[in-house]
Amino acid sequence: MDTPADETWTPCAIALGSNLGDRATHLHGAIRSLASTPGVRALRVSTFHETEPVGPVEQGRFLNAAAIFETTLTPQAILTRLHEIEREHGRERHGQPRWGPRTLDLDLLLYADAIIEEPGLSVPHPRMSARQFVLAPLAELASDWVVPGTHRTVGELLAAITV
Ligand code: PH2
Ligand code: MG
Ligand code: MG
Repeated sequence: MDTPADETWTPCAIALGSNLGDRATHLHGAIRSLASTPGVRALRVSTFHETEPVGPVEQGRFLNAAAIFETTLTPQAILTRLHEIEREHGRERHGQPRWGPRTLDLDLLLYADAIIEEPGLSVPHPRMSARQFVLAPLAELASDWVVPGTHRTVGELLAAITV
């Protein structure tokens, strides 16, 4: 098959989380949907981590995971696709508490070494550097990835919060 010469495949990382319903089924379904998205290739997925809920809302334990892939999509197009997959898995955004329980949460963490600040889209994900439930799965796949703006790798950031 011909590939256009100017086609650029950008490395990208996302976080996956679920604490409502059949959590593993939601994560597996999200991974299948992502893998079949045009413009997404070389998808790799971490193990699933059972984690205590972090934040002000009392809620059930999460299953968290991370995935990395290469993409020809823009960060905005990735975000739109992640929201679409969340909706396919019963995620209700309106009228729900900000940090509350969810069937599926897909967060764009990293897009190569890009730093993006737009309404609705912040890359790197603004809270990823302090979240063990994000860094531990991601470190299985990409512990050497330097998180833009921090001068630290994923592995170094994880070590800094698990001492
Ligand atoms: N997501 C939240 C709030 N708290 N805690 C864990 N353990 N895992 C999550 O994915 C998570 C959370 C809001 O996005
Ligand atoms: Mg989240
Ligand atoms: Mg989210």
